[in-house]
Amino acid sequence: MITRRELDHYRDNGFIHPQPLLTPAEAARCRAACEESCIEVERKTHGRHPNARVKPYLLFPWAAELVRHPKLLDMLEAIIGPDILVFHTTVWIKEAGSDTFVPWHQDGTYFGLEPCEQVTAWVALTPSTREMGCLRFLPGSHREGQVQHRDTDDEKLMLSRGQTIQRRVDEDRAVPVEFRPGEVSFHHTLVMHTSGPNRSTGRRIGIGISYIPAHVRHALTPVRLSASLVRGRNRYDHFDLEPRPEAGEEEAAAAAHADSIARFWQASEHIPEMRGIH
Ligand SMILES: O=C(O)CCC(=O)C(=O)O
Repeated sequence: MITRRELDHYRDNGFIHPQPLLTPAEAARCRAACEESCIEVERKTHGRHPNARVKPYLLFPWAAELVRHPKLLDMLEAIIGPDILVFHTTVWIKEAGSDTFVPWHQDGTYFGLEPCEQVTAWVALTPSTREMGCLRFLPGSHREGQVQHRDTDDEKLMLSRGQTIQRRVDEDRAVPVEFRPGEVSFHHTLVMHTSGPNRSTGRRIGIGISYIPAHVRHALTPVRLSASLVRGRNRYDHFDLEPRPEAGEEEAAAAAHADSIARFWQASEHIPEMRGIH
């Protein structure tokens, strides 16, 4: 369980260090399922498959189970309370020796959520060391509020719009966070973070699951977004609720996934005004 000390650390620094979640055997099973669904399917269909690395919990039972993991939700409940929705999820794969990296950013920049209470749970399915390009956080930066980002078109950047924080970030203050497979960390929607290229000989995989308490709403565009209720009650009706994928119902799952990510991209494209917020 998350201790009082860790909650204080989250309040002051904007993140909680990795906690044990999956056993090594569970992490290995989850990794195999993730590689099969998010890498092999893309390879076999020559990229024609819808982007399975975004919101995979709408497509694949293994991911639907992971985002509802009771131990993960218990830890999260200590941070955001009992009514919990999954708002978004990204599978972050850095191949061995790849140059791609994640620039300094705040997760909430193009989500348009209010209040700023979204939390990202980052679940490691492989080791994530400094050499592999682990997460690095700027402690306390969530207290600065939303800072200005700019879009860039560097192909090595792993964010959808290459969005990166405009001002200089003090790299010396960054805290690298290394993971063993099966561990989970938590970070605040406004904490500044980055991760470097994978210089190792092994693939690095982590899943960033964005959770929100049910009272949070998407306030910046008229697009009605969808989300999945994973614990408690949806008293506020701020989102259309997404279905859980069932074995044998792949077509229905693919349709729900396509609908959800189309709305998500539509909304994020309509958020240029976020760039003006400081
Ligand atoms: O996996 C990474 O290296 C970056 C992940 C990230 O930026 C996030 O989950 O918010």
